[in-house]
Amino acid sequence: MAVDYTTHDGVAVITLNNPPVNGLGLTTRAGIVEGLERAQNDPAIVAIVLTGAGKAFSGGADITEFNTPKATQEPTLATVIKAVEGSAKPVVAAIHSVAMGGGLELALGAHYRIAAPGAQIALPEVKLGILPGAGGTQRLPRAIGLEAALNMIVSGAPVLSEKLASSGLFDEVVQGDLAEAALAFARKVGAQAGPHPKVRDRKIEHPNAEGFIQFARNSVAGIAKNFPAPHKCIDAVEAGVKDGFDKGLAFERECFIALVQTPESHALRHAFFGERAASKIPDVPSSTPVRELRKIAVIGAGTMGGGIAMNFVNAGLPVTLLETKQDALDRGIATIRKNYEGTVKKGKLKPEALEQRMALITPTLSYDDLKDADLIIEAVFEELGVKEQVFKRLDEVAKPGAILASNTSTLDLNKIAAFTKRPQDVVGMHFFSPANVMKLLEVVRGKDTAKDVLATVMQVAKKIRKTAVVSGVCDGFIGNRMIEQYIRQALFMLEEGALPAQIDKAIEKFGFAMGPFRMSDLAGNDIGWAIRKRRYQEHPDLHYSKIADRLCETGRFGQKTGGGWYDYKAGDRTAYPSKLVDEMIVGYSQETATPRRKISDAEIVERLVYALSNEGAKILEEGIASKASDIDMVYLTGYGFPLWRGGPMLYADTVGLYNVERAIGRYAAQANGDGWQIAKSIGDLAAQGRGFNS
Ligand code: 3H9
Repeated sequence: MAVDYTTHDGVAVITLNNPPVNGLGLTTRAGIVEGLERAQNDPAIVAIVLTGAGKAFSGGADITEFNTPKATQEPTLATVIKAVEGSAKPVVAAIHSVAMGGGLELALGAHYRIAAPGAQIALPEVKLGILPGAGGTQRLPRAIGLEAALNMIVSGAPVLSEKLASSGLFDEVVQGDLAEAALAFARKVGAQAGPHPKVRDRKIEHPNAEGFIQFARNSVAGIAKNFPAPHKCIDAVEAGVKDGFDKGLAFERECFIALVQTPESHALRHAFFGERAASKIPDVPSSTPVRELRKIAVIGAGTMGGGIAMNFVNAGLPVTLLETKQDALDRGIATIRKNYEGTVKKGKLKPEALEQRMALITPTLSYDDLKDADLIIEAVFEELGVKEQVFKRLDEVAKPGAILASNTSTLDLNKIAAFTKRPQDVVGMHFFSPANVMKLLEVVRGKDTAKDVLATVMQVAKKIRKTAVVSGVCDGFIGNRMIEQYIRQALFMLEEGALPAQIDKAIEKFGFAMGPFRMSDLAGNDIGWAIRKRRYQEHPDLHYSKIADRLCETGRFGQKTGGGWYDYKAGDRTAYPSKLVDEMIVGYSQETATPRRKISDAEIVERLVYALSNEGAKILEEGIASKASDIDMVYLTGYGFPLWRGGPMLYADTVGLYNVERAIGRYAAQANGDGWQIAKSIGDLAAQGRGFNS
């Protein structure tokens, strides 16, 4: 049963009981209407309490029903809310925890609302690329005022119930037992003569509504560039202010129907579910026991090690930070302090919290100090020999059951695990730089990694607020393996007629935070050079453009050397197109007898993005990633792929795999076409009319 119905001395209690978050799916909606009717027809009932079981009043409409017939099947949420509002007997919404989206809209349809402190109240629809579609844009401004409501609607951010205590949303915020208080409140209002108050009848008072709406429009201009929802939220609120409740409601409905179909909303919902799906590992059930992590250790106090340590400290976990030399250790600690000082300056951290965090870090030069650690993460130089020394030493000092993690971004985790006598305790934790900021964490599962080790790492990842995605062992894991193909195509296109600025501009217009050449200049072109040198030995048959090697031979490693694909001026990170480099590129085309042609921006985008999708498909075929949405999460959270396009796999699905297959076929027939080996699954899925995610 999605809804429970009980009676208590003249009060009917309708309890949403649809775990995990009482989503308002069809059966729940029908259950509410049924409960209301039962209460109307029972002469012994004087009032109704509407509440939720478990961890939420309601998390809103059931998002999984969107774009399915169930979403529009009666009773729709609008019908349910109408039935609540039209009830002759007063309805009291009792909110003990989360009331979000449709859940809050449902509560706004009640005649009265009471809440426990600490309840999270939100209209987060905008984060899913839609707007509140069951009266939220009309009733919330009438309940809490135009300004507060618009802020909540366009940000989607939750507000704690106690902060809304005097806002007009709640009749009471109850300190004690909410269920008891709700019954008492219901009996009190049940004894009063109707009609009972409706939020829809309230007026929106504001001295300058038009001005504030314009202000709101200007404030969302930045985020609204690629998302239609924020402006629509404002339009719908404005319609209610200007034309009244009923017209506003009709307009809101129209906008909801349009927005729920947009690719942007589809992408945002994909990311919502993708984030949650990433934490589920097919053969590691959620009941898998986890190891207790009370003490963390990080080896290496460089930029990466320091950033990693900060994540744990921020979550309140003590960290022992190990370096081999005192000056490196001092530098590492000083950098961490400087980072926190920056946060204090921005007003985002209290000075006393800075000291508390620093106090959680124990610097050391001795491996003996790691013997109590439950999780040890190495972030030392990316060279197998160096890792070997570290893991052999760890095997000697770490306590039994300690998790030994490597932050390697390319090396074979199975080889690293084999340096110890406990490969089951070894796992990869690949953080992205800056590690204290970037959301992505690739969790690398070795062939012997124990399931409880994986479950523990996934759990701690949540605690340190990372999006953790599991990757099998392969060169570059998910993210870097794919980016290599993307960069390979970018280099081929230089040879065939494009210049760095054109390629960067085209892909940045598509929505990437930074094009491949600006990115390489930032990261250091020598990193890719080292990888390519290794490739030339491992795969001498593999065709690479040597143009980037030429650049590196001149010492142009990027921003750090004052020049790379672009020129840089001291103290200025702006990338200025370089005449010298552009000439070098043209010269290289002549040398390799590659005719230069005009490459369209569309071709640039297709070749770069399909290089990602194609390698992603191979990663899925090999079981390195367990689902397409995991790959998308890697790209959305770690590589600046535009959120509104949902990641390289969803993007390919949106274009259609048939079209992707044909485009790759065309590129494979051009110059440098041997850079394409199409993944078998693309054709297979296309033939079945399917996508990576469907
Ligand atoms: C809406 O209401 C539209 C209306 O305006 C108009 C309609 C006409 N639907 O996050 P968690 C699942 S739009 C379906 O890990 P937490 C979630 O996928 C909706 N499923 O828990 C996960 O499943 P699984 C507006 C949902 O405790 C499980 O619940 N509402 C929904 O950390 C646990 O989720 C929102 O946007 C849903 N609405 O956080 C609220 N919500 O276990 C979105 C959750 O299989 N939800 N699930 O992976 C949230 O923000 C958080 O889930 C919440 C709980 C704060 C509720």
